[in-house]
Amino acid sequence: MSKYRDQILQLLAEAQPQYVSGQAIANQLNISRMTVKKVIDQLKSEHVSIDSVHNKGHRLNDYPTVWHKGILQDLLKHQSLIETIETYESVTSTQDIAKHLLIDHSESMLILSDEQTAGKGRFKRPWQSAKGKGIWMTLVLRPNIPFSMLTTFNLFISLAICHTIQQYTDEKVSIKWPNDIYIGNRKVCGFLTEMIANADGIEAVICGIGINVNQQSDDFDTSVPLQATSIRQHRETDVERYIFLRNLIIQIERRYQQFLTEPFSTIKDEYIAVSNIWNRRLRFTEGEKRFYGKVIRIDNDGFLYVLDEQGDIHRLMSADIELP
Ligand code: BTX
Repeated sequence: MSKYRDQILQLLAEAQPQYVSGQAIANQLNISRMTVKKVIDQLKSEHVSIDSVHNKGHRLNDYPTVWHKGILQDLLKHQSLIETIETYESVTSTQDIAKHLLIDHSESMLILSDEQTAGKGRFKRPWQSAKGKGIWMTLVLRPNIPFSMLTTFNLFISLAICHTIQQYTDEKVSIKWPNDIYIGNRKVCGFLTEMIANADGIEAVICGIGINVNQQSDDFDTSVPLQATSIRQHRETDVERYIFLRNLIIQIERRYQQFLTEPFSTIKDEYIAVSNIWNRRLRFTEGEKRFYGKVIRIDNDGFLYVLDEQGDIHRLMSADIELP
């Protein structure tokens, strides 16, 4: 695999929809035209749709169906949330890769894979991650904040995900506190946040996000509950994953900045407006405890207050909630 492929793809993506000549690419990268041609032929053999025309040069026609770091580097060049991008065809879990990369990297990172063979949900539950059908990603962020602030991180991030998905369907997209996004009554996304800390504070926040994007209903295997859905099932056409990802990162960057500088109270009304847990009887599981109840409020630290059917109030930081 040529070390120039990411750079060449980045130049093609930057020039899109124009052509860029082999000579111009060669000059920019200080390599021969022959090397450029070899890399482009290799990319074409991997089904990257590149048009090559004599006297005009090369043009990237469409976004590929697999992730390419070079194209993402171009698409995400205006943001400052992520310093390093790593893409993979298949991994066990992007969370595992992130933790491994953390050993030698101290910057913020985006890790993306076309497929996960052992994707993980909360409490080590399996997360099904069909090849090329979704966004299976981990963000490694480096906030300089006290531990106590992290309780509201998920609330800001969930608004970013919810609003991005809402751009792709007319059906109502909502947040199920604390970690899920729904379209109608079906789960389209789950995310989880882990943390690495030392005595001085937080070293890294490792946020894994799984979004079902282009699955048809038979793309989910039987281990996934029937209430799983994808964005594709709520619109007419497939979603272009590259553009979706760019939109998502723009939203996350904005909400992350807000998280760092403003209290949850500033977005609380907005959050409540897109939550699907109000005014209904819900089943809660918190560790070994199980009860039915209704949500009565969310406080400024993101804790949920639930009135159970025995009249007791529970203050929850995290729980599994079922929507009967
Ligand atoms: P969770 O524990 O809330 O959800 C896991 C549960 O969701 C599973 O037990 C199963 O019932 C159901 N499920 C599994 N796969 C899917 C799916 N594709 N769509 C809908 N429901 C499903 C939520 O955990 C957090 C998931 C995070 C996934 C991301 S993907 C990138 C990163 N890498 C990784 O290994 N995990 C995160």
